[in-house]
Amino acid sequence: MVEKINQIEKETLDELSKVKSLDALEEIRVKVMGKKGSMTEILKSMKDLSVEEKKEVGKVANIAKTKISEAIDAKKEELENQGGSDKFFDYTYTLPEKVGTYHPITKVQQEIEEIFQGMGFMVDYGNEVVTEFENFTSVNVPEDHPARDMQDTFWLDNGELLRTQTSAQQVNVMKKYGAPFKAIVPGRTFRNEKVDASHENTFFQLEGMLVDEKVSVANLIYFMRELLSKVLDEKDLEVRLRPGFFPFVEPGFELDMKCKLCGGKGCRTCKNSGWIEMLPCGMIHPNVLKAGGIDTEKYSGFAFGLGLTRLAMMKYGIKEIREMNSMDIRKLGQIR
Ligand code: FA5
Repeated sequence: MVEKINQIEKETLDELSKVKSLDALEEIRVKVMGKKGSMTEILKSMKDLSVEEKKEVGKVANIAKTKISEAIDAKKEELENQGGSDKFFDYTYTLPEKVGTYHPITKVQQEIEEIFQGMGFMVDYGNEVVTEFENFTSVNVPEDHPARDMQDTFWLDNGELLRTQTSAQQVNVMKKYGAPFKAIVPGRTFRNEKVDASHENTFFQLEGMLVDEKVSVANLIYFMRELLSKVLDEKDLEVRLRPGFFPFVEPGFELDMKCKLCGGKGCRTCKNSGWIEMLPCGMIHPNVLKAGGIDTEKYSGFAFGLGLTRLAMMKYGIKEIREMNSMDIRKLGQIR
């Protein structure tokens, strides 16, 4: 019997040293010390022993019981201090009540990417930090143009700048793909500007370019209308084309659309004009095509620079451009 007790003690202490959870610890306690536990059974069977034997076995049994109890208590404390590995897993996982959604600008950007990819355009993102050459010189912006001014541009200490327009990627794209090509460049742009209902100093643009043989203004207008009516889901979208000057296009245009926020009546967002400037565009200036290594005798092309932030505002009826950058998910989450 003594031998049996020593064996139970040894095995139990061994098992206890390996235990990793409070549940497993309790199992061992019940198995050994519980009502029907191995040690309890041994002690019960002592009633059949002689007085002498009871004395001897009782001593060994008491020592073993104490050792096991102490080992169980010590292990319990250790596991509880660790948080108990069972406790660690004892969480009820539930799905969040509110499901996240894409930011309205991201949604519009993805939608336009799909529309243009469907028409065979490449999607290129370019960099947000660019050189003065990329942002201005390569796209025919004269040295003394006011856009290069400190007031409009966020210059970096190393002479580079935060791109003020996605047009900064025009020449890179021409060099990358070579003529003929079709590409769009969506991305963030930055301007050191006074903020109001429709102007922010960080906003999104989407540049588009198509270079091929015999490209005309008619092609340009077709793509612009196609883009706006698909994104805004309106067949008879009212647009107007005005002459516009941009050094990198000739001729250049401003394509305005009827303000969807006020239905053309005039509001703060459209500065009471009823129209919102949405899509400056034009035929790519030969100087820019040449900078991109394109044969201007053979190829011509159009380019446009869509105000993505403003388009998202029109699509989702957002009156204040600041709401787009506010990170207020209560407001942004309501936009469907
Ligand atoms: C440009 O940036 C030209 N690069 C666009 C272009 C590309 C013309 C290719 C011709 C050919 P503009 O400065 O007008 O143009 O800006 C283009 C659009 O960006 C505007 O119509 C407007 O929708 C949006 N935008 C300009 N400034 C801001 C601003 N501060 N906040 C929000 N959107 C702006």
